[in-house]
Amino acid sequence: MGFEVSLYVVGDVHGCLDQLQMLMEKINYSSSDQIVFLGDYVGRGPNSLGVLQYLRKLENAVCILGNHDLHLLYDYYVRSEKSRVNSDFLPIFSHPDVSEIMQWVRCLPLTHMARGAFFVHAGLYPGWTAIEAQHLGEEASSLLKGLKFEQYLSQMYGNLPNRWDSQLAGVERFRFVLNVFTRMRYLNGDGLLDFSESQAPINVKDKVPWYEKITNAPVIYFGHWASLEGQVHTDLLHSMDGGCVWGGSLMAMDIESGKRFEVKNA
Ligand SMILES: [Mn+2]
Repeated sequence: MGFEVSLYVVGDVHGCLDQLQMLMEKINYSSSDQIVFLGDYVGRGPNSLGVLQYLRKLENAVCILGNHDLHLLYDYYVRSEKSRVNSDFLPIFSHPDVSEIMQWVRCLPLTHMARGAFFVHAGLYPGWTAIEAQHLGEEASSLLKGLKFEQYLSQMYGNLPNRWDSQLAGVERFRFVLNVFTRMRYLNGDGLLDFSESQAPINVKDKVPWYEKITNAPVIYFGHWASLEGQVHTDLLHSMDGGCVWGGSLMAMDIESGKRFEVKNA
């Protein structure tokens, strides 16, 4: 047993290029290793452009889409009021390579599977197998890459539908899949997606974290939920968002050994 090649997973970077570079040095990443990033490369932190440029050049890296990366796509391709564009994105939009950079972001996957594990920004919907989820992610990705991508992006925002139905179609199906993979934290008492809360579960009474409803899944690595402080680790579940941009840390894990690495944002 054992893999010759190390596979690392890294949580939410949010423009923290310095911590990203320090983390890569800390894990001693080499071109024979592999690495999966769990999304949210941009927004909030000091250097969104630098993070995207760094990741585009990195060998053997899989970069999954997060909700802030979708905000970036929306602001570039759809938003008509330029005054409302997130100012963190302006250095990207004025860079000479902007169209290549944005094309790269648009083609990133929503989910990834490797070595029997499932990687996603926010979570896996209870009731979906990892294989089903992977197919739904590929379906939504193909719309983001397709000819009508601006039409889909323009209608991606919203909290409904909040219950899965395999008969969902078109933009409703697209929105639900995107919401699960990039925004989900809680389900309410009726099992519906509930986006009204981002605090840690200890402070929340009437909702259940999505991962407590998972019954039959592979090991899941996820980011997005900074208030978990990267502290949820079980045999089957690893929260990797250490809240770097909020003064926490950027976290990585070697998935074979389970060894964790972090760089504090002091
Ligand atoms: Mn996020």
